[in-house]
Amino acid sequence: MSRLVVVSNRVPNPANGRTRAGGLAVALEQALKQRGGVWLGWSGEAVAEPDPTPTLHDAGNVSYAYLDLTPDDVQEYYNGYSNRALWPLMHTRLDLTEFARKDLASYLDVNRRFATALAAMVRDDDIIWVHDYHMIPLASELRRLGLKNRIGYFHHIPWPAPDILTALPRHDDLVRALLQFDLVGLQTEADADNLFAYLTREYGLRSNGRGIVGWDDKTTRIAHFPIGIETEGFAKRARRAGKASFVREITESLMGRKMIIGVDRLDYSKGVPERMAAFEKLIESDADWINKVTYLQITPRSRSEVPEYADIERSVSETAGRVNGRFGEANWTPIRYVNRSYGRTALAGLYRAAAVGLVTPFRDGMNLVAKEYVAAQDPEDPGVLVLSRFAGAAAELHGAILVNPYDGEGVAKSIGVALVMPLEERRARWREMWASLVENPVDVWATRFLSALEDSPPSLASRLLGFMKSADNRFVTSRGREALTALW
Ligand code: GDG
Repeated sequence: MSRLVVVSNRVPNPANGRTRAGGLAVALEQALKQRGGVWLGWSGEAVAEPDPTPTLHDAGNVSYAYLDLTPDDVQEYYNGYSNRALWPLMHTRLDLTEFARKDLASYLDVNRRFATALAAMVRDDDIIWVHDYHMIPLASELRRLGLKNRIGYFHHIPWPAPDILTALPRHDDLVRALLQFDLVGLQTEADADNLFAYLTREYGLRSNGRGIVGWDDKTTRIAHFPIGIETEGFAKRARRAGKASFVREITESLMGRKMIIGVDRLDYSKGVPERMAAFEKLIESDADWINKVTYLQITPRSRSEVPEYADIERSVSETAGRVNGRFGEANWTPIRYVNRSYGRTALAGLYRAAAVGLVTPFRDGMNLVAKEYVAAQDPEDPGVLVLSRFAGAAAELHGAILVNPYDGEGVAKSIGVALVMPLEERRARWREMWASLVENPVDVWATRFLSALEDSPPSLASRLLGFMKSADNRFVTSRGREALTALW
């Protein structure tokens, strides 16, 4: 088995233990331990003159490698291009997309420095797995340095429709860099379709029917690999958490009222103020719910240095304040809004205690909270998931009540339906969702991605396999198509 090299913007610190680590970090660490390898990323530190050689922390057969950035990099590569251009664009928020050439230059520069540091650590037969939009140019930088390794990329966030992507200046360079990976993984079939549609529209490239496109000398496979959670482990955690005094205290404080839960990083893509407004509509339109239901919204701050995130924080607090001021009573706070983060066990226990899981992003690559909420339920008396049709998870969780987050009245009605849903229907819906979570837990997701990467045609395969190109590089010949079909 080849060694595995993982690259992501941030790297967990093994010294911090497992208590707060999410399923993704645990699954990647498991894959790293099986194969041995390296996990490289930003240390989280900003210093005036970063050392180009990463700081290493060895844990058994895995090396964690940390690179520092400069304060300008943090501003331009991270807060700027990654989180003010790519993040809003990929979430179809052109109104919030701020493109600056200086930010793009820094984005490319950081990727180049990561590539240089990585090239010094990589062995010829290592496979490299790059995560998320901060690192799209990494493969092309590694190829420039002569690396022929298999390199895969997983895109955790949505891939937008071609019309949206083409609004990004230099979108063509970004996509051509993406095609330097051997495997590009997306969350859903719809995301993969968006990328194929872009390639066809902009370059006349078509897949060979098995998701492979060829460009110059290079082939890339594009496929969807919906990410999962540590299903059984999370369910066990939730069962245990029921006994924890923290969770008991909260459930006792509800005084018999039903609880609705929302858990989201504070991010405009998650639709938190609009969700609170939908809850307001529910209690406004049906007075029977007054003093009968409490909505707990857990929303740890994120990316606080990006101005749009300060705006969303203000908007969430104002909405919660308005609803509580309008409907609250001395003995009832309709919305309990907390800005802090809780341990995973506490979270699992709170999910289990909630009659409704409310997950209403405007766009979301997958949304793991939706999956965690389902996994945490008591199978005998499960709660109901109300889920945005625009979350990647909606393609798998057919037992959820799907809602359109742009339709506040519709969301309010669906919350009402969820709160009174009969036990038999709740159980049936839950069983269907549980089955899909058991089928695709996060470790299976990682294994599927890595075996697809290992099986992908070797770099520079397109020429060997008979891919031809027209003068403008624009199509794959039938000869190439046949050769690749035979290979797959
Ligand atoms: C990106 C994509 C995709 C939240 N609050 C606390 C806490 N969390 C944990 C949740 C969950 C994770 O954070 C959030 O994951 P999501 O999937 O919901 O959203 P993003 O952070 O936007 O993640 C997304 C994901 O990548 C994976 O590919 O699904 O679409 O946007 O696990 O539980 N964890 C703890 N305390 C909290 O207060 N411990």
